[in-house]
Amino acid sequence: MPVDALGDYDPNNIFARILRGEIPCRRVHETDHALAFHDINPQAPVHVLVIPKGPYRSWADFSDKASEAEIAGFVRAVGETAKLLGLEAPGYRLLANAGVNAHQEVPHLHVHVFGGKALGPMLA
Ligand code: D5M
Repeated sequence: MPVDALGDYDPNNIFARILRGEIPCRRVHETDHALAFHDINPQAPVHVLVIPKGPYRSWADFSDKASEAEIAGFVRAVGETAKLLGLEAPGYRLLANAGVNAHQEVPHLHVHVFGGKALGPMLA
């Protein structure tokens, strides 16, 4: 079910539980500010999620509350993840769903990294 990106951060959302080590993940990359792991329901040959370690629901929430170091660290981790996955040369796609209209399912900010095949034109 899609979630509202507004309201209080839910500390028991699935990505918060992954960050606390309560649920396993297939980790790709980890830094002080971010964690990258394989999506449990891949939509492409490579489908990885990158999340900030702080409690942010959405880009707006992140922009309002995160420190410059957290923002820089998260953005840097996205690029590092693509590189670690070997996607830099063949190319890849980033996608971030926010709120009900975008069908965001997990209320913890995340960026999807898709690759491993020609992805075709972007969908609306
Ligand atoms: O996408 C949320 C994504 O999170 C969706 O592609 C499935 C993925 N997901 C859900 N639970 C897990 C676990 N436990 N491990 C890895 N990936 C998971 P959204 O942008 O919110 O629609």
